[in-house]
Amino acid sequence: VVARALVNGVLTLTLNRPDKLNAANDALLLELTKALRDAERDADARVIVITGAGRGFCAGQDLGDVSGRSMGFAEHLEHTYNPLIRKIRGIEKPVITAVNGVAAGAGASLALSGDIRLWSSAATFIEVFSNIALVPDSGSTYFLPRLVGYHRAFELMSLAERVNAEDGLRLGLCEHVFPAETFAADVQAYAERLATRPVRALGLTKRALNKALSGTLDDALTYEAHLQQAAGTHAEHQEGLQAFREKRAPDFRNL
Ligand code: LHQ
Repeated sequence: VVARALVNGVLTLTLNRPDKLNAANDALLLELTKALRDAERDADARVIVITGAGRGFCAGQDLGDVSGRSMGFAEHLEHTYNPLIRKIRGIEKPVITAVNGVAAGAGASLALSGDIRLWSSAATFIEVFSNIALVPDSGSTYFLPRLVGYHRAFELMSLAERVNAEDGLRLGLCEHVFPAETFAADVQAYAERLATRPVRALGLTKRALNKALSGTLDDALTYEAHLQQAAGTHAEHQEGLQAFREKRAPDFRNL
């Protein structure tokens, strides 16, 4: 239910239940988390793209699948959704969520969880949870107010209105919108450009940003210094310095 393709340093993981708008069942969530764990150890996977097959990105929990229900809601979340979101934010490689179509419920949380969010002009976003009288989960209560503020987040969650790509870009729910017709190619080109960057240093940058979001300036300064020690003693930094001196583009691959 998750297809993998590795092209020019870009590992694309495609949710593949198109007839249900890639609604998530346990198999899909566990497989996606496992694919990210594998990617962590795969030096050829420099940038990871998560996208959906067909006209949906992810419609959230598959409401026809009750396999998780025997566990209770909290346990189900801790077993499936939470490890996925933690892995996306924790993996020390850039993760792009490429939102090709509707992102609803936990699918909307997934869309927000990427380090870079690229939307198709056909993408839509719904904090749909309140339609079935549930609380936003899988990180939506963390991500959304940081992007749009408390009040807009509460309104989006309360009314469950569908946000289109134009409004998503205006609200800061994504970094770029690409035309639906060329979306896959535009995402691949963007991801390949990112894959030429020093992805190990970017992984440490990701760690620093995620920690800083929940800490003080003082903590951030200390953590930056600690991570800079790791970045500054790595071959990527040597290559960057040498390329600067030689007035050429750096080549960070295979370091
Ligand atoms: C679906 C789904 C779906 C199954 C569309 N399931 N089939 C975590 C842990 C524990 C418990 C509960 O929740 C969570 C987290 C959550 O994610 S809760 C939120 C769950 N998701 C939803 O409530 C979304 C339900 N879907 C919708 O509101 C709409 O389908 C959206 C807005 C996503 C798309 O609307 P349309 O573009 O109009 O498409 P559609 O409604 O016609 O859907 C197409 C097909 O996909 C349809 O099947 P059919 O056989 O009639 O073609 C839908 O039944 C199926 N589908 N979402 N979540």
